[in-house]
Amino acid sequence: MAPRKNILYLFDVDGTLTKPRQKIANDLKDFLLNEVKPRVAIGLVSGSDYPKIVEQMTGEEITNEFDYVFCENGVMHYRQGELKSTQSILNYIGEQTLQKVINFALGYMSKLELPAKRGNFVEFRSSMINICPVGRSCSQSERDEFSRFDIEHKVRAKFVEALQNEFQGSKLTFALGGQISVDVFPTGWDKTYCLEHVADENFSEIRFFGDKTTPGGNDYEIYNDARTVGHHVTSPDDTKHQLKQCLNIN
Ligand code: M1P
Repeated sequence: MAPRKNILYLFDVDGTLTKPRQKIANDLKDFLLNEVKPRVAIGLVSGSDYPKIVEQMTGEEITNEFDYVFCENGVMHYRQGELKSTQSILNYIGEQTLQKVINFALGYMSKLELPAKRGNFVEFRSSMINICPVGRSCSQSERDEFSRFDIEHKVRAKFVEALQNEFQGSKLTFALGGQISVDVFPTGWDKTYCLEHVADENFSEIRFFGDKTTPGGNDYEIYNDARTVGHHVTSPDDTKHQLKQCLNIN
């Protein structure tokens, strides 16, 4: 095989390489590592934190096979399992603003009537807060049920609008997370953040593959960024299909 090109392919995780919050399928994993990686550099860029990505990639060994692992939109940057850089939303916005956001979110969610409510409604991460009306400790079937309810009733879209109105001028971005949650992070700490970490590598081309590419989705900014060639995908199978086309693999 010809030497690897100085090109980087970046992949969102949920909805792009896996079904939301599920593990990557073996055939796609093998395809990425045995067919794609020998041709171009590969990286993950997810809104999720490191433990969730490791779980979805089926372990740290496989996760470390990726040239880059960008968690929490790239604000948490890992290479070969080592944390290279990080940021703190707490330091950035301060305790007072953080509590205002959490208090408003909890108050808003307390008035929602949903098919189910479980626990872990606010997950505090290094560089973002993840807010989840059904609660992150819901089961897979409760997650799917909320997702269907959300598609019909636009629960999260209305929540995002209420947060945006309440915190106008706060320099915070409120974006739809994956299937059941809303990510809150300082404006600019979206997935384009990860591009700063690879700027010195002078890749001749960076392609990004993601499913949430419309406004309000957490792939929107990087998909539309001038530094990337954006690919909208509809499922892990579609990602594989588009990769075969890009790399001329039969
Ligand atoms: O797809 C990335 C998102 O994954 C999870 O979303 P959800 O639980 O809503 O499906 C969260 O980790 C979220 O922060 C992240 O952006």
